[in-house]
Amino acid sequence: MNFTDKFSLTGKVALVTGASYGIGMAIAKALAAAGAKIVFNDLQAEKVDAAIAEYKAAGIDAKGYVFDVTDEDKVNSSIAQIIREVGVIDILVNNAGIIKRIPAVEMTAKEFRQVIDIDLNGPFIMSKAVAPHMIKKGGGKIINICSMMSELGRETVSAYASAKGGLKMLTRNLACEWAAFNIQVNGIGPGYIETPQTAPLRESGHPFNTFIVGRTPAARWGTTDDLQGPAVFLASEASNFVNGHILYVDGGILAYIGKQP
Ligand code: NAP
Ligand code: GCO
Repeated sequence: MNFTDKFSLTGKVALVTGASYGIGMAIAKALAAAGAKIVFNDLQAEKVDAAIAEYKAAGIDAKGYVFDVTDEDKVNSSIAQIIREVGVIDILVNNAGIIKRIPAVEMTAKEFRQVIDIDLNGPFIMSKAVAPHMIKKGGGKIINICSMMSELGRETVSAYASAKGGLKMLTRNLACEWAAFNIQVNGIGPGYIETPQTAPLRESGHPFNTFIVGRTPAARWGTTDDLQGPAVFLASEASNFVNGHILYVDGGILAYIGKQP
């Protein structure tokens, strides 16, 4: 057996939530390149259909499903359908997520709850639906997409930071509960990545753009490609003794106190 076989996902079924574009699609493409069969979901049929075509153009026969990760009944019925149509899920990437950038004093409780529901309850609902099948099969991999805001705060993202901080601890807790069943639960904490979600921060002349490049030792925004290798590592048997770890892919942000003015 070659050493690199440890990173092979041949014969595995990977479900990536919210993967009709952005980080989710990039991770799905990487898992496919490593041999996995790709399943993904999104909220809107049009986006699922468009993504299926994009995956196909990349030589990937991805199966797409329309469901909301916060809708437990729909999640359970969709997982059952995926098992019937594709197979038991070996790798779950909880990627689907939203952000609302609103000052805390202006944010309604309903807005706060919506972010928590999608970014924290969603991964719990998805993991709870998939884990029993992984246990029966003898193991699996769960990767939760965390954030810099799993560790740091900043103005206007109180709900998002609360959700992503909670997702870090959910990752650690599920890792403890399910390690005995050979399920490794870990997280990826992307830095600031060029996707539609951060597009408002990257508008030309936006002060945040200059700020975050200065705050990143690698002196650039991350790209979704930067997340592909770490995702394959955590999805493969190369990480079988990695449990409850958040792998930060941030160009050094969390290691950096900041440049002296
Ligand atoms: P994005 O461009 O906004 O894409 C988010 C995806 O999640 C979309 O496909 C969206 O579908 C889907 N989604 C949202 N709510 C959903 C729900 N309730 N059920 C199912 N799907 C849902 O985000 P991104 O930048 O690719 O980020 C992906 C993940 O990485 C998120 O968890 C985000 O918090 C995290 N992250 C992003 C960055 C960054 O800098 N971009 C950094 C750290 C962490 P629709 O388009 O139909 O709404
Ligand atoms: C923001 C950004 C960040 C990124 C990411 C950083 O408004 O601060 O959207 O939250 O999305 O989570 O890791």
